[in-house]
Amino acid sequence: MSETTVRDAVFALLRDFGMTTIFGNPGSTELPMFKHFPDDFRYVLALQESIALGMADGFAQATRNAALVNLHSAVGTGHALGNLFTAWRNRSPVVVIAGQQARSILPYQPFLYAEQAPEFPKPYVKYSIEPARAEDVPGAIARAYYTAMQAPRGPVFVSVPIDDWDRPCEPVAARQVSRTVRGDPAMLAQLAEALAKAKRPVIVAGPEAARDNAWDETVALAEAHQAPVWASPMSSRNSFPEDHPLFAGFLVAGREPIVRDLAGHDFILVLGANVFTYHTEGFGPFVPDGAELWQLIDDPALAALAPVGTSIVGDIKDALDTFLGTAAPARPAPAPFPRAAAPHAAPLTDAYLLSRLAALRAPDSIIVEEAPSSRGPMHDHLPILKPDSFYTCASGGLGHGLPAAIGVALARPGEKVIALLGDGSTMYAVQGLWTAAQLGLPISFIVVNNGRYEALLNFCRHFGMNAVVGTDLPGIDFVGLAKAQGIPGVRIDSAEGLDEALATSLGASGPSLVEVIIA
Ligand SMILES: Cc1ncc(C[n+]2csc(CCOP(=O)(O)OP(=O)(O)O)c2C)c(N)n1
Ligand SMILES: [Mg+2]
Repeated sequence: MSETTVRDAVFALLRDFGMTTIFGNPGSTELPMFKHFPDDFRYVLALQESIALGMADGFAQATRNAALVNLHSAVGTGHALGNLFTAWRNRSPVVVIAGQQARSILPYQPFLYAEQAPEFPKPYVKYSIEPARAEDVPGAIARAYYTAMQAPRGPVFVSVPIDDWDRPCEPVAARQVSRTVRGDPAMLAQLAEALAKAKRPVIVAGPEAARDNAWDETVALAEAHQAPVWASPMSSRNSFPEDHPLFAGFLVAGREPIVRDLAGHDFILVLGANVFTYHTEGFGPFVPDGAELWQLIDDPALAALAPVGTSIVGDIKDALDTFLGTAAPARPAPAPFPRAAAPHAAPLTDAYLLSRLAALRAPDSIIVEEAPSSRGPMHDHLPILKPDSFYTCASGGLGHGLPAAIGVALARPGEKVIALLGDGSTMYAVQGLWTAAQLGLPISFIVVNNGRYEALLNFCRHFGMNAVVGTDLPGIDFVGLAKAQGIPGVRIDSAEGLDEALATSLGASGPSLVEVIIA
C-alpha cells in the first residue's frame, strides 16, 4: 500500500503549481487538511469567507496564477458566493477547496455538512466536484487547477470530506497544460486587410487585453493606425495609458451612449471586451450606422453572445503580434479629446480628492476601486498610467474592493496599493482591515464618505423617483473602525489638511486609512 496520503499528494501538487498561499476561514471540517502544515506555505486568515474569496481574486489577478481558497462546507461557501460570482466575472483563476463532513455520516445530515456540495456554487464555477473516492482528491485538484488556468480563466470548486486527508493514495505528478488559444490565422489576415482599408478606425480595449498582457501591442496598434482608444464599458482592468493623446475616454454601459460615442467611425476593433455590457435598458442599433465591428476575444461565450460583428476567439497579445507588422495606411491624427477642468477645493468633493490623489501618488502605484458614484470623477481626475495598476470588480457586486486590495498588495510586495472605497462599499467587508493590519501591508484605504448610497440615488433619478428608502448611512466612524482593528486613520472634511493626510498615508510602509467627508 502507498505511503503517500491524500494530504501529502495535494500539498506536493499545490507546491508545484506555485500555490503556497492559502486564503481561508477554517472550521472543523477543514482542520485535518492543515495537520503538519508545511513551513513553505502561508495561511492568510480572513474573518469572513467573502473576504477570503475577494483577497484570492486580487491575488490571482496580480500574480497571474491561480489562488487557493479554503472554505468551511456549505456555510463558508455560502458567505463567499457573492465574491465567487465576481471572480467568475473577473475571469480570476481561484481554486476553492471546501471542507465536507466525513463520508460515513453524510447519509444522516450531519452538523455543518454540505448537501449536494458541488451543485451549490454553480453556475459560477468552471468545474465543480466532490470526488467519488478519497484517492481521487489529488487528481480532482489537479484538474481543477488546469481548468481554472485555461482561457477564459475562472473559479473552480472541490469539496473534500474530512476523512479523506489521511487516506492513502498514489502521488499525482504536476503536468504542463498549454493555456493559450490562438486566433484563426485566416480570419486574422482578413481582419488586418479590413483594418487597413478602414478610413476612421476606433479601438475599444477591455479587461481581457489587460489579462493577456497586450498593453504595448495595443499602444503600437493605436499609434500605427491613428485610432482613438476607448475603455470598454465597466472595464475591470486598465488596458491603455489614460494620459495618451489617443485615449478617448470610457464607454458608458448603455446602448445609446455607446452608439453616440463611437459615431463617425467606419471600423470598430474591440480588443478583449464585451462591448455590449449594459447597466440599463436601451434600444436601437448596437453600433453606429455603417460601422463594421471586429472583436478579438479570449472567451468563446462572449464571442457567441455578440449581436453583431465578426469575432475571433484567441489570445489578444498573440493576435496583435500576428498582424501588427502589416502596413497601416497614413491617416491624420484625430482631434484631441477634451479633458475635465480642474475641480474646486471647496466644498470638498470626490473630484477634488481624486485630483489630489493623482498629484500625490506615485504613477506606478496600484488603484483598487469600489466607490460607485466616484467612478466618473475618478475617470476624469485620476488617470491610470501603467499596465496592471487598476483593478475593480466586473460583476458590480460590492464587498470585493477592500479584500481584493489586500490580495493585490500580497502579490506585489513593495508596491503601494490604494484602495479607493465608498463608505457603503467599505462596510461590506470592513473586517478585512484586520487582515491588512496583521500582514502590515502598504495599503492606503481611502474612504469616500458621502453618508449614503449615492449611486442608488442617481438611479432613483433615472427611474423618475426623487427619493428612496434604505440609502442613508449616517453615523459610521471609519477611523474608529480602522483603529479598532490596528490601522491608524485620520478624518478630513475640507481641502485643508487633505494633502498632508494623503501624503502621510501614501508614504507609510504599512496600512493606513483616510476618511474623507465630501459634500
Ligand atoms: C453586494 C451588493 N449589494 C448591493 C448593491 C447595490 N448597490 C450598488 S451601488 C450601492 C451604493 C454603494 O455605496 P457607496 O460605497 O457609499 O458608494 P456611493 O454610491 O455613495 O458612491 C449599492 C448599495 C451591489 N451593487 N452589490
Ligand atoms: Mg457613499
